[in-house]
Amino acid sequence: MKCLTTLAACAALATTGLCAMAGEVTLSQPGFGASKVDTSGRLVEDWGSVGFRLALNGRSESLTFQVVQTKLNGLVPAALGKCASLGLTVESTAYRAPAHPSGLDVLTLRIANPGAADVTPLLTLDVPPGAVVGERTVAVGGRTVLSLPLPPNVDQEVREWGACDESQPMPGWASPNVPCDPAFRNIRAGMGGVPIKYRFAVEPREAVTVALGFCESFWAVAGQRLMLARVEGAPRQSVDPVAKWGQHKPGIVTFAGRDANGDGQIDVAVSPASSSGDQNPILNAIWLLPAGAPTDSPALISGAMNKTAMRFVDVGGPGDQAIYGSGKAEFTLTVPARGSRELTFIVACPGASVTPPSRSAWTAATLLKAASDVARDAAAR
Ligand SMILES: [Ca+2]
Ligand SMILES: [Ca+2]
Repeated sequence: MKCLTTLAACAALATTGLCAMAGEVTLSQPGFGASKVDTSGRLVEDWGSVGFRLALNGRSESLTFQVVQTKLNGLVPAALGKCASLGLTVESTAYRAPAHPSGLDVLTLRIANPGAADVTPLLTLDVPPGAVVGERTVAVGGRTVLSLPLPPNVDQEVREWGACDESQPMPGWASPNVPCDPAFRNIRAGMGGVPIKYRFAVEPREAVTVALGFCESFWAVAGQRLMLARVEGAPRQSVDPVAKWGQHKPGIVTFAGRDANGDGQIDVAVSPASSSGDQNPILNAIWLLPAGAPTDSPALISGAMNKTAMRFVDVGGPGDQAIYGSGKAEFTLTVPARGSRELTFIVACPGASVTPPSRSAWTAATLLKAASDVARDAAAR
C-alpha cells in the first residue's frame, strides 16, 4: 500500500494524528451502522457499493483511488481518495453527516483538468445491477439510496407500466378487517409529500376506466390524511379514506380517464392535499378497465375483477415495478481548462434511505457545517 502521492502531503496529514497509510476507512457515528470506503475508493453500504468510471476520447477507466484518512475542516473524519485518469486528476472525499434521523454519507468528487483546453468527459456511476435511476435519485430494491447533484443522461429501459417517482413500497402496511383482495395489504407511500405516480401505456388518445383502491390503517379518525387523486383526462378527486370508508376498510375511487395529450400513456398520481396534516399519501391498488366498463366496488375489492382488468396492480406488492428498468446514471461534464468540477452525492448509510433533492433542504455546505459542529461539540466534551 502506498501513501499519498507526495511525502509532503502525507506529512501534512500526519499532523492531524490520522496518517495516512492507504487502506480502508470506516465512516461512523455513535449508535448507527458504519460504512466504509474500501482500498480502491468505493463507498460500501448495506445496499451495495458505489464507484465511478470516466470516459474521454474513446477511452474508459474505472477510477481506482489511493485512499487515506483525513479530517475535513480539521474536524470531521473522512476518507480522502486521489487518482489520475485520462489526463485528469480526481479527488474523492466521503464522510458521515449526522443528519436526522439516522445519518447520511456524503460523497464528493472533484475532477480537475490541468490541461490548456476544456474537456468533456462522461462520468458513469457504478452502482449495483438492477439499480433504478430516476430524475435525481437512484433506488435499489425500492429504497432510495442516492441523491444526485444534477439530472443524469438517462439511458435505460422504459416498461409498459410502472411507478415513476420516489414513492416507497411498504408491503403489509395495511390491515383490512373485512374480506378483500390481499393487494389491499401492500401500499406505496409518498414519504415527505412525494406524490405516488404511475404511468400505463395505452393506445394514443385511448379512453380507459381507472379504479384506485385505498385502505387506511394508521389514522382512526377522518381529516388526517387528505389526498388528491388524479387520472389523466378526468377531474381530480379528493380522498379521505377514513371519512369515506373507515379505518381498516378498503374502498374504491373510479375515474373516466383518457390519454388527453396523445403520448400513448395514462398518468395516475396521488398527492397530499396542501391542507392535510399527514403529508404522506398512500395507494393500495390500481385497476385499468375498458372505458365504460361497470365498476362494481365490491367486485373490485374482492379481487373478482383482477383477471378481466386490462391491468391490475398490487401497489407495493410483489409484482409491482418501476416504469424504468435497470439503467446507468451518466453525467456529461465540461471541465474547464486549468479548472475543476465538483459533484456531491448524498448516499444512504446502513438502515437509512435518502430524500430526493426536491424534498430535502440539505446541501453540500450545510451537511459539512452540521458534521463540523457535531465534531467540534464532541471534541469540546
Ligand atoms: Ca398521456
Ligand atoms: Ca397493494
